[in-house]
Amino acid sequence: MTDLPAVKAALKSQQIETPSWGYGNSGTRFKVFAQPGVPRDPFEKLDDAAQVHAATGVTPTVSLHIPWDRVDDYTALAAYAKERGIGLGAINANVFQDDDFKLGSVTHPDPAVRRKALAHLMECVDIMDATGSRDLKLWFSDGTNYPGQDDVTARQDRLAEALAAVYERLGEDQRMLLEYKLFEPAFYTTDVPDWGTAYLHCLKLGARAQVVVDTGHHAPGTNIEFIVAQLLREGKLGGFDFNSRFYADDDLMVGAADPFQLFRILHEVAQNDGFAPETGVAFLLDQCHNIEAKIPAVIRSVMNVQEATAKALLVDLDALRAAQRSGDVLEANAVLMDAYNTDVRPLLREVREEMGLHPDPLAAYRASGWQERIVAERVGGTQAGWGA
Ligand code: PSV
Ligand code: MN
Repeated sequence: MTDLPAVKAALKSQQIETPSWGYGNSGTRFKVFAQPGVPRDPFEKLDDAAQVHAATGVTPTVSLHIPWDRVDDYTALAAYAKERGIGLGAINANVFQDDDFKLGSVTHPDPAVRRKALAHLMECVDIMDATGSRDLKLWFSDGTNYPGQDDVTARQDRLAEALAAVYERLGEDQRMLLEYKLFEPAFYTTDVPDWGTAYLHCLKLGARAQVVVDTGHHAPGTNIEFIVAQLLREGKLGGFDFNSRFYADDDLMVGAADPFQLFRILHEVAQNDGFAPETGVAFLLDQCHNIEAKIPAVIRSVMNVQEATAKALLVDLDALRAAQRSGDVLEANAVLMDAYNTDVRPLLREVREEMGLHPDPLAAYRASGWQERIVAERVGGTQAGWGA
């Protein structure tokens, strides 16, 4: 039997971090379609994130991306967030958009470029000190396009050296989250292409280096939930970058392309105690809203994670274990599918009402008048966007 009060308590305490870049304009390499009312600076991104938290009650922090969210005074930015009832979350480094990084950043063959990349990573830790952020999220676009272009082993050595220097610089309560991605922008070798490579580096570094699973970063058909179970078992799952994909790293709304996969992933989280705050698994969104309205898209994404979480928490683990022990394959599968096929929307409405929220976050946002206000007020200036 599932313990409904415990499920409700877990849903109430779940925290999902939204990405500052999800509020800005974004697109593909073909076109960025601008939308009216989009923030023009990091402060306005926080204003939007506060609206998402007001509507959902479970998104108290925002990830920043540096230099996209560079400001003169990060303490002031943190105070601004606090005044709006939210906080600053993970700091994402960006060593992929400077001309010098054409052949790599921390793995570049030229030591001067490597020094420049490392200096940026250190700057990100300085920012964490000012914002009080716990997590430094590292993703490297480093890799090669052609066989023979560089020595892949030497590149691993250079990567290890940079990671060790950053790890050394971290404070006691700070963590390094290392993200892997199969390919793109590098098309032949990528220096951190998979969870195994990320795991090996984190293992050498120590307990505060952990792996991030971005759900869009695998080969088609990869069993992501197996990776999640394995990392949890080893105490090395630092968190998720949630999004969904049909083909490659599509960065669509989480749960939109394959809600069943999201459920399977969160089932592994649930049965391995990954929702317990002390496990330290960070639930982050890493998405871009290219054609859909941005704030409602973030809200919808949060709701999708909540729905998959509720279903995962509803799995009757006693019944599942009993079926597994007796070798009843069909029954074990049925127990899982019963939870997946449960309509959890009434439960979530109840949970929200008990939290003092509107049962429908999207309706709450629509009723707030915020969208009309930002469209009217945010006129002039340069809109924020991916890469700017
Ligand atoms: C790379 O594709 C990535 O997933 C990393 O997390 C980056 O920081 C982010 O996307 C940029 O949107
Ligand atoms: Mn990511």
